[in-house]
Amino acid sequence: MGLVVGSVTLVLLVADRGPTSNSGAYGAISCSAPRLPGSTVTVRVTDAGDSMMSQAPMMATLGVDRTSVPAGRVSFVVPNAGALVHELVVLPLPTDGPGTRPTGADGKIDESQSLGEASRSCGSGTGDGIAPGSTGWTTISLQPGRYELVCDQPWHYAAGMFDVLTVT
Ligand SMILES: [Cu+2]
Repeated sequence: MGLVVGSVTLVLLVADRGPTSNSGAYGAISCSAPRLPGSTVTVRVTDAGDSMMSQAPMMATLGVDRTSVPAGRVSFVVPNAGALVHELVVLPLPTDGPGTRPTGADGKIDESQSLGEASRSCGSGTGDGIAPGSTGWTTISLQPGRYELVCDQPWHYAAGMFDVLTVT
């Protein structure tokens, strides 16, 4: 009789521990941007994974949801729908047009004229890149002109990750 009671007590203790509470703790960081000031431009970045033959992604794209915004504060929201880490860097449009920047031996372009960057997972401004499934954002003030929005992860610009935004 005493043994049976003991067994029941043990079962209750195990059951009481229940499902572990850490489910999801190691999942992808997913989030959406908070309400941001000024005009908002969503810059979608995606890819088809790594190429087996080179360091460049097989296919990678960067695209804006609107091609023109009024001058002033512009908030960029950058959801990463791809399998690779991406980012957004805002630069003046080169005189030769979009996609004409030279790529260095490291697969990167010259970012010295950067006006702002979104490269943080679930956060604002500069970080280590926006992880797959995550979103980064930043708010900058832009004067009228034409700008090139690029991803400068190695070889991503050369793979086609650029688009144009006109500020009026
Ligand atoms: Cu990229």
